[in-house]
Amino acid sequence: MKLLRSVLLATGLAAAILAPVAASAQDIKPRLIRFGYGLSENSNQGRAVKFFVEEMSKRSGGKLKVKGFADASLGSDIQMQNALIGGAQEMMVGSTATLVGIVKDFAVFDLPFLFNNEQEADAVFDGPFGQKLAAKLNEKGLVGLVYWENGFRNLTNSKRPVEKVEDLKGIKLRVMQNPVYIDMFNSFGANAVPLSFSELFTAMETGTVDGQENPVTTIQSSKFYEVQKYLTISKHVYSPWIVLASKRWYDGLSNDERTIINEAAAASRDFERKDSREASKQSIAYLKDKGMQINELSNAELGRMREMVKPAMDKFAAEGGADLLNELQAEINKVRK
Ligand code: TK8
Repeated sequence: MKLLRSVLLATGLAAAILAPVAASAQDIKPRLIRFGYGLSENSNQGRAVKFFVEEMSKRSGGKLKVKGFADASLGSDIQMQNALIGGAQEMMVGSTATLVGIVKDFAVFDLPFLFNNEQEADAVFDGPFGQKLAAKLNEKGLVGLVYWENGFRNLTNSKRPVEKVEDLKGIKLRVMQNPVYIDMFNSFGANAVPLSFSELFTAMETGTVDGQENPVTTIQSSKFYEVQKYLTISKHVYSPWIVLASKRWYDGLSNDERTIINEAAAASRDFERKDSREASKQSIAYLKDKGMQINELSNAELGRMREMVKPAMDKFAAEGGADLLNELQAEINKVRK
């Protein structure tokens, strides 16, 4: 038997043969898990949810059935967070920026121009700093499983090309429901309008707002090019998504079930980041083809924006965020070295 086992292991057959046995010996109940998200099925978010659905099914022998609900059909980010806390919904993925009403510390990630690239972001989110913040959700009734990439955010609007920050003057710009974003865009001279993502397309279509800011992948998958002419590559914030579970629900699961969820979530993170990064490389050409006029902000202009936004950074520090911001900057510096 020992020999047979090692032969099987060596040939890689072991996994295939032993996995179903293992699954049935584990403590797993048939469950339906509602997983809500804001973007379309046909987005990086939607593809990663689909991947997670399949992973969960594979790893549980088909018992843990996840159903994805796209397009905020279970509610906006904030509505879903509350449904998770109350136990009315099991899982979701959404922006960390909309969590600040629950755990204020997440606002540190909304400060502009922190990360230079995705690798710095991965190291910080997956490292002790990102994990410490996610753990703070526990006492609020949420479990933060993994961070996915939303991406570097860029500006779009329907009024004019934004080549210098003054071009933002008077533009009604939708931002996420988050004080740092409101302060940031007001400092740039825009009129920041906080709105949920689910209301955004209509708000642009009807002229309630003139513009918004999101990664190019979202501008593509949510078809913002249909209602926005100008795209400005500004990369002002690197924005993560976080996969959340209802703590009330999660605590009622068996250890085996929780292990499967944690491992499937980790696999989905790796899939999602790779997929999003590949997709974002195609987005600019796609958006150009759809008729968007695209420009990149110069380094000089980005430098000016950093200066203009300083009061908003100072306000964050003065309101109790100073230590947290220092800690985050120290973590980023470690990666940079
Ligand atoms: C989707 C949102 C979106 C975010 C936003 O539900 O609201 O602009 O970037 O990805 O979480």
